[in-house]
This record gives sequence, structure tokens and C-alpha cells, in this order.
Amino acid sequence: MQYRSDSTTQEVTAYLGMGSNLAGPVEQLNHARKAISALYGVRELAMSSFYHSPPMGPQDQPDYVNAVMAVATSLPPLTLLRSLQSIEHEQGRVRTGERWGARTLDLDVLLYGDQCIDLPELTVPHVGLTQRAFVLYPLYEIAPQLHVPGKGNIKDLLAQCPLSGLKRLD
Ligand code: ROI
Repeated sequence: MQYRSDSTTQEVTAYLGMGSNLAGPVEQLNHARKAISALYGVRELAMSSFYHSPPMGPQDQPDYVNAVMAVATSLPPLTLLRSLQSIEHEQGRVRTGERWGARTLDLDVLLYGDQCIDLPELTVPHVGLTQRAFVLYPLYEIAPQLHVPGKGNIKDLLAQCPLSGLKRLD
């Protein structure tokens, strides 16, 4: 049996996407940020500004507020995902089965270190990452040097992604 010679745990930097378009989106995101920071095995590293964005997908729903948070975590990716899902649930998200419908809170694992993950429950890098202005712009704000595994540099990805009505909130 081998033991680590120090008591530190391996941490990975993960980037989390946050979105809400119901029940006070700014408060939902602020609340989620606190809940994420309070998770065992998760430390906040950075938080982007909040961005206002028209809905992608069905247009008969309110505009969204989006942000991206960077964390250092010792949680494995699926444990992190499940912890985020319980926060969504605690904040009143009801999964109706409707694809791309309005939601009180959406938390996504966008990136998990430099890993590519392809599991039924979790795809990393997140599938929409390279096409979604409401993900790429806040991500760029907190990680302008980022390399997205299998996709390229964030700066190059951003250059090919129209703003699509995205506005930074003051
Ligand atoms: N549109 C915007 N602008 N922001 C989101 O977070 C968001 N999330 C979604 C869908 C419904 C695809 N559209 C969105 O899941």
C-alpha cells in the first residue's frame, strides 16, 4: 500500500456555466454561487460578470441572465455534476421534460481540467460551449488564455461567435 506523503488533495480547475430566466435570475445566480462555494471539495476561484442574453431556442420565454464560475475542486466530475443538480433542485428547478424551456436555474460543467468526458450523463467540454455567446464571453472574461480541449483557444473560438444580443450587466 502506498500513501501520499502530504495531506493535500489533488484539485482540478473546473468551469461552471450558470443560467436562469425565472424567479429573479440575478438572485438565483447569486444564491447558486454561494451554494457552490459552500460545497465540500469546491473552492471558488473566479466569477464572471452577469450577462443578459436573449433566449437561444424557443423565443416564447423570458431573457436569461448568464455567468461562468471557475472553481478548484477535489470532486470527481460526476459527483460535481450531481452536487450541481441538487442545487438546481433546491432552487426550485422542475424538470418538465420540455427541451430548451424556461428554468429557474441551470448549472453546467463546462470544463473539467483538460479532460474530455463522454458519458451518458455528462459531456465535457460542454456540447454547446463553442457556439454559445452566453457561455464563451463570460468564460473569456475570467480565463482569456484558456485552451478548450479538442476545440482550440478561447480567443479564436470567441472571434467566430457572434454576440447574439449578449449584454454585460453593470
Ligand atoms: N439561452 C440563453 N440565452 N441562456 C441560457 O442559459 C440558455 N439555456 C438553455 C437554452 C434553453 C438552450 N437557451 C438559453 O438551456
